[in-house]
Amino acid sequence: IAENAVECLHNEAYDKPYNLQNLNHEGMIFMGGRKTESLGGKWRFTLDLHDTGLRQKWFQIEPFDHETCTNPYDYDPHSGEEMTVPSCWQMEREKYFYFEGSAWYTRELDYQPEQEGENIFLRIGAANYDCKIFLNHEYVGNHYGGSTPFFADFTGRLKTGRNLVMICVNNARTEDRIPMRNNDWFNYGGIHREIELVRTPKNYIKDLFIYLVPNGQYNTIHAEVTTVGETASVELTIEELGIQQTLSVEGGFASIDIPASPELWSPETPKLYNVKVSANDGDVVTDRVGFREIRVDGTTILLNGKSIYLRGINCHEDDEKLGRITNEYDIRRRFEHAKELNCNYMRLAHYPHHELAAQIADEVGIMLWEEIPVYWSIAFHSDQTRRDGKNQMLELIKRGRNRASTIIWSVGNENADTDERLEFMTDLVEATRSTDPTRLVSAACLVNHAKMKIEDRLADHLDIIGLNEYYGWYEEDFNDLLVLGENSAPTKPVVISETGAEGMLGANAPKKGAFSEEYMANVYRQQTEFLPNLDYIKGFTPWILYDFRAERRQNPYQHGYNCKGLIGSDKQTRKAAFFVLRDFYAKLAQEEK
Ligand code: GCB
Repeated sequence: IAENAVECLHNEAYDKPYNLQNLNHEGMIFMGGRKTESLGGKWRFTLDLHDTGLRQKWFQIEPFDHETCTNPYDYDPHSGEEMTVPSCWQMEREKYFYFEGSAWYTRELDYQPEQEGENIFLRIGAANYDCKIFLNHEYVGNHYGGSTPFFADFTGRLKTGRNLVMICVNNARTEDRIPMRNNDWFNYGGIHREIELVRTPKNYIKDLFIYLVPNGQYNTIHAEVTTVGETASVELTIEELGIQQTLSVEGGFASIDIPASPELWSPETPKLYNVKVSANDGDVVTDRVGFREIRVDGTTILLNGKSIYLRGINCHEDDEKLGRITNEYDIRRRFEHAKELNCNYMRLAHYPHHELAAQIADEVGIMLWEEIPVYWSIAFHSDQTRRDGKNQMLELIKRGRNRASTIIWSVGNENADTDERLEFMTDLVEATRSTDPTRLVSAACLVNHAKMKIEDRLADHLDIIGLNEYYGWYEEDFNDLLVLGENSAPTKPVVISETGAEGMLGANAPKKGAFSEEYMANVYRQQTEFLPNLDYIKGFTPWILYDFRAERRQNPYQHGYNCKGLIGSDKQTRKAAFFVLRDFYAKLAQEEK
């Protein structure tokens, strides 16, 4: 203890040993229908503004002996305030509303082995941002990134009976994180997605990647299976297609091309097939998978060989009462609102949303753009940031690359066109493509205002150019958009990844001018009248479906909300612009028929 106390006072590098980033995409396990044991519920909780916990090594504390009081630590992990997991701490207690820093979660865990030689992992769906895990007084590892899942291997570390789990989560905004200090959504903190135990047999299936080979023929399904241990073969079954194939596993890997002509997935026909993979020595995983091909040809986007226009809307993961916590009801409502707008597409901004979103999109037939928060001016020069970005992208891809609805991975949003950014992005695009050859890569680029044209060196590396433009709002002169349209002649499809204006609801809302519903609707009228004239524009995703919480929005109307939603933050009240967009998309959908 004396030693700890000294360290606590003097050691400025106290957190170094805990920043291993060893919980990353390499440790991910394909969940495919596996049974899990939830660790959700009440955990003991404390804030830790000074990171005293890491300095004093709170995770080493044995239960307090109140008789002798031999443990002069500043926290008692065995008693104290409770916190619901998953949750965003801001939403649980008002006093934590603006808290940014470290907090500790502690609970007991009773473990009984179920089968000889089993592996046991802790899976966290997401925790914002740095999450350090301790088991039975020892450090296990940490994960960076607030929106992707990670696994900690508890195999061989758990005792039969009682165990102690402690988790330290830090949501500070720093220069080298992704996103960095400055952005436009609320910095919710905590373990905000499911936390659960996953058991596998000794030998297990680690990954399954299955897709329609994008060769324009729609006649081959490709599957890749990764295993851990001594599995010799796996059997792949898609009953409805009459597929039952045995693959022999070598060096933990098996792959196969299977002739097949599945009914193709599309928003109109969101057909999914049950896929099952069984290992010769017992492990089984399943998935529900759609087969489709997405590609571009010149400025055209082709879904299953047919030219499409992306009728979209942006969406954050945000809720007035729950923050970033979402659930099936919330996600289905989101897609229902999109369908009411006649959308066939949604951009999940600006970070990986809950994995249920893509599963439900598969089922209801909404195409998705998914992204990681490489947003504005992150530390493009930093190796650590680069590693973090690539890892977040690979985690997102590995989590969801069997989802037919996801057609685009986006690598960035509104980053200035510097050499450092170009290098960072080239690397990221390359990693994205090599991990998943079945989707398009995009990024939300900016207009070159000096030249008044669409110009960004990153565009050379993308399949689709996303363009955020706010003519009629931040850029007041709408005629500039006409000039921009004429000056640009991109050779790739352009999707308007953002445009919009704020419009207030309620009795105190302005009746005309900026921030009125009418002004907002007018921006939508102008945008939707102009855009069909540019034939390289192949999609439109205004900003945004619902009003959302954002600390930086503090004018007298906003009260901490970005109010560019077509629907208010109550997720019910439609604004005038909602109907403008709905009618525009109805017309486009009609023309497409
Ligand atoms: C943008 C950003 C988005 C903001 C939006 C706005 O360009 O990409 O995150 O919320 O503008 O409302 O200003």
